[in-house]
Amino acid sequence: THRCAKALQLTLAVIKPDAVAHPVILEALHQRILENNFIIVRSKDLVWRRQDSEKFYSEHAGRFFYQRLVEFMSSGPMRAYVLAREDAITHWRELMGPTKVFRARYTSPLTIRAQYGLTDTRNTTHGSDSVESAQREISFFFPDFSQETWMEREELGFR
Ligand code: RTP
Ligand code: MG
Repeated sequence: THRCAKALQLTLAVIKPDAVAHPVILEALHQRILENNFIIVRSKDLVWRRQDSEKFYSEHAGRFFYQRLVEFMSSGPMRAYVLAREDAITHWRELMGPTKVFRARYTSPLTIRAQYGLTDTRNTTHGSDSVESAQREISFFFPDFSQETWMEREELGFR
């Protein structure tokens, strides 16, 4: 069992096609997850159809970057993780850094997007931004994974 002073929280992290395309970057990002004391609860490699991409990013429909975002995210393999630790959502987003890579490079050069991001769209990683979106996004990527059951078992120390 994982002993933890604060309650564990789950988040969804995705390594986007630009980073998965480069094995060295993919491996560096995997190491970054482990170094930062996340528990890898689930992980899988997958490729989206265009309709998966459209659905996942439907909140951005109509934005100027929507078409290229949808196209990019269905352009090749991704790796998705369910990650757990205390404050997992905030910690993963802090590691990723700002969405826009040139802002990231200027304000937080040690973040993932600063180091590996190519453009504001091809920005290497995704992370859920709230408890509600984490729940929704984990179900989207891992429909067979019961978050409730996992959290209950974790609390009871079954793992
Ligand atoms: P995410 O949802 O991926 O965690 O990123 P975020 O909250 O930091 O950024 P958001 O504004 O929700 O945008 C979602 C994704 O759309 C792409 N994007 N491209 N100007 C652009 O070309 C642009 N702006 C956003 C990025 O891939 C971003 O992660
Ligand atoms: Mg977002």
